Amino acid sequence: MRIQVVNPNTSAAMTETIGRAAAAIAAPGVDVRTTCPSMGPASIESHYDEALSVPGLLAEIASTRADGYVIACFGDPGLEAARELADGPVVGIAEAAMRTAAFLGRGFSVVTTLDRTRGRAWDLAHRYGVAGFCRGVSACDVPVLEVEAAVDAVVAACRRAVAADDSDVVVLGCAGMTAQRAEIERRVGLPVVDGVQAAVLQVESLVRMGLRTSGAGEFAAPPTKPYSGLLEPFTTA
Ligand code: 2AL
Repeated sequence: MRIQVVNPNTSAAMTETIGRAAAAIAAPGVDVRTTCPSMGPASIESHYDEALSVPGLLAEIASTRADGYVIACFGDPGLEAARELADGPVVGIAEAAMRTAAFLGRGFSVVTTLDRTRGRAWDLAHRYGVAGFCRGVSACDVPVLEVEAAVDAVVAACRRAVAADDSDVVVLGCAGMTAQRAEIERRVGLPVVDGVQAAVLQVESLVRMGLRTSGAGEFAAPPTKPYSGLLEPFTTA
């Protein structure tokens, strides 16, 4: 089985961190490949970043043959479009983390990077039908590309969040936090869910069960049409 993990930002260091976490959690024999697009934002922490990350992400997915795909950014950019495009199942890390957290307690707190990303996390909790489990979304106020080295700030934000939200599970709101999951869990003293791990194992289980995105309706391959200008290479054949 081959799983393609796409970090939709263009940071090579963050892609390496994500790749290590993804390979470490997958079952033996599962071939996990982690890449990032050659075009797009260095990190994704605004709606503008997110919108402009999607073409590069879709190009990565279109050019890679795999049994299943992970979108490794907590905004789950381009998730529905990727499902229309890919042959195998596609799972976003926010989706996988929030659904996993719902198994583990009465209510979870999401701890994200910058304050401005909180709204997107709430939107996704509603979209995935888990807003009833989401007790709060807070920020550690550290930019995406600095968060891996800022574990103390993330732990402090998690402690504040669980106290304020009265939650019993934490969801890490950035792929850049993946390497610190175990340490954060030990220091916070509650289950801490990392979406990279959750999404890799979710895709692995979907592939193992022989399940894929339904091609019957909304998620069928997109209709063929020309694309122009910079987007000409995205013309659907
Ligand atoms: C993220 C993430 O996971 N990757 C990225 O570039 N931005 N998430 C976030 N909350 O800022």
